[in-house]
Amino acid sequence: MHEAGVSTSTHDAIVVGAGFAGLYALHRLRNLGLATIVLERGDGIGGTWFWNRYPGARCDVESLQYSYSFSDDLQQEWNWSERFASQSEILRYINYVADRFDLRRDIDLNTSVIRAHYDDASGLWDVASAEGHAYRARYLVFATGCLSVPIEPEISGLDRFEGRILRTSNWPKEDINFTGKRVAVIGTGSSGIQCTPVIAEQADHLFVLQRTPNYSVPGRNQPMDPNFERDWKANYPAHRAAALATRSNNLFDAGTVPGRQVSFEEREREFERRWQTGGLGFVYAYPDMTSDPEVNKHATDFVHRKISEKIGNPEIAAKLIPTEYPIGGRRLCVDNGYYETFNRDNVTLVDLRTDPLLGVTRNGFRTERGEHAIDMLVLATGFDAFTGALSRIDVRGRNGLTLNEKWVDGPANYLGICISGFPNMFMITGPGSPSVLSNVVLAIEHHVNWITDCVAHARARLARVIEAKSDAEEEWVNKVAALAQGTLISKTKSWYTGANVAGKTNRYFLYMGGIPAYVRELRQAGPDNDYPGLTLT
Ligand code: N01
Repeated sequence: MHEAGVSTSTHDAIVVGAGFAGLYALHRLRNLGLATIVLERGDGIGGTWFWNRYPGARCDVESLQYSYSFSDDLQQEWNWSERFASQSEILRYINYVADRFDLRRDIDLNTSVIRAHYDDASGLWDVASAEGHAYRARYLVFATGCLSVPIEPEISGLDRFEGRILRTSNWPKEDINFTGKRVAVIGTGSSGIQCTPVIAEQADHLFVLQRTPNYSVPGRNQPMDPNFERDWKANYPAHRAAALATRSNNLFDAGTVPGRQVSFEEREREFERRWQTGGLGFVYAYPDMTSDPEVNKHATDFVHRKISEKIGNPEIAAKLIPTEYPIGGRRLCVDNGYYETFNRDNVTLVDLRTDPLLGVTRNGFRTERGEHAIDMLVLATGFDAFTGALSRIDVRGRNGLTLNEKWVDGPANYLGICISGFPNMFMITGPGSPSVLSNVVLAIEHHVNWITDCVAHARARLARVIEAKSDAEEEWVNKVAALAQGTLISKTKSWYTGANVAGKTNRYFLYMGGIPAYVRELRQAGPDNDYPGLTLT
């Protein structure tokens, strides 16, 4: 694959992506003694938190949990200023980590990987960037993220719009001033729900174009309480261990008594308590929240009522209430004043189900009921999740097999980490792992630890090639599919199931057995059993 005149830099390992995953992979691989290079398409590090810098962007997992656990010194010395950290604070944290562990010297920014070909003869990977650079290494680690490839929505006339188009997934670095502007936001997932209240405060007028309403609970973000932070830090290992015992590796104050076993009134009190506390803990009130129809219906009705109470106009409330699916089918959103925004005089909800979008014009947008002039258009239209990044790179394994050919019927792999036919190649939080159903920073650590242990084990055995066995892969694919059967998530259209991308529906992208079971799987698949699902040669 080498092109004449292009010099190749050689390394032991190449990591693609410099977000949470790529940075920790670099740290661990380097500590193994491997000369490692990270290739990052952005002009800065941070991945998701580098690109998604839209107004209102913040994490909806609590700061003290959404952070690396691998270094206790790091855990102790970093101070979070809010219960839920803003995008800018998380990006500062990531940059601090990069300096703290001297990572920058092995990161090539502005480097978009477009090709990765395995050479059967040498057992090495040849990697090329769009900028014309070539790299070679034995190990290739994709740290390319689950939500890193935005979807360009199919809306006619977008290219004719003469105002400014902004994308939440690739927000400009400079401050955007909405004062005096007429703005439209398309998309009401987490990104749209977070930016809407902030833009509404500045804009002359804001149109929110909603196709499918989502469930959102109040975030009740607040400044970090120093006593809470001190206590948490004093017991960090215990908190991390307790989180690891939960399905999502997150301490959401998960209830253990099934909702079916308690009275309606008691459930009502518990929902109210969690609603007042704020955050994603609402869906963890009862272990059967999404599996028992009665409990699920109660929670769904409860949120419907809450939305109605918040909105002054019953017609607008009815449009904001999701009716096509119950709570828990899609990713729950966490907001800071989203519903209240629709009580403002300068905000119009455009329900695209009853008033379809016909297209964007030179100066605005047109629905069946009429045309509205706007100066700015914000696209918060989601991502080609899980497989989007890898499917856009020309990845070829043994005998030139492309990854897209291999994955034509779905992303077959082993543990969400390795792929049969693609030796010495690893994914961090790949499809078929718990990834976004868990605290992603910790899910990343699990994968990086497993991968680096595996590489160390292979090197100690003088094995040069690590490859998933095809029968182990098949067993894993079947397990992931079986765990998903009958779940609310698998029955609901969303990016979780690929339903937001044409031709991608109803694939099983997520391991739904919960973190404790997944961690057991990783252990059983590891050194104690001599990596039974891998061939080491
Ligand atoms: O994307 P989404 P997102 N015309 O796919 C609409 C994480 N995240 O970026 O539902 C009109 O959820 C689409 O409508 P529909 C989090 O895991 C976390 O908001 O397909 N509308 C939908 O409303 C989250 O779940 C945080 O009918 C169109 C929206 O665009 C995930 O990222 C913050 C359209 C896309 O919503 C993705 O969230 C932000 C069209 N042609 C994100 N095409 C936090 O931690 C699409 N839509 C807080």
